[in-house]
Amino acid sequence: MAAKLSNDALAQLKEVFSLFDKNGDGAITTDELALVLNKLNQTLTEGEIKEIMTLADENKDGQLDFNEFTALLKKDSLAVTKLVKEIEVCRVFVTFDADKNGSISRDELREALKAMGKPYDDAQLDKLIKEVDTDGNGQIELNEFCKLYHKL
Ligand SMILES: [Ca+2]
Ligand SMILES: [Ca+2]
Ligand SMILES: [Ca+2]
Repeated sequence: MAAKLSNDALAQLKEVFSLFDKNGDGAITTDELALVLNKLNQTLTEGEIKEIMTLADENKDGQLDFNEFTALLKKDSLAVTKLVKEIEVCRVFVTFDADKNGSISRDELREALKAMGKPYDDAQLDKLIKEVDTDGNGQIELNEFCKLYHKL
């Protein structure tokens, strides 16, 4: 039996699951998994992604539902360990994205950093956003966030 997650942890994991579940049908396909992992500049190979799907897909329907997803995170495999690291990045991303619109605004970033005990002033915030905002839209999307994450 998987250890029981706290309600907060479970809610965050549900948000991470939604991040992967692009079409919102309640299950993650191999393509959806690979799509998000590619945004994260991760190091998982195609073989490892397949391995993860095989390990996780208990009812063999080719996709992961939420229960399979949470059970997966407890499995012992190098590929899963790598995935868990990426999921931690996603978890922090969804925590920062207070209004859950899929990107982190300047205000959301300021508040999240403050909550982490890192109060950034305007100049510091501008500098930080400039460094990671590759598409220059003033918002931090998931693919940009992974750079930011490694600076925190
Ligand atoms: Ca399944
Ligand atoms: Ca947002
Ligand atoms: Ca951006």
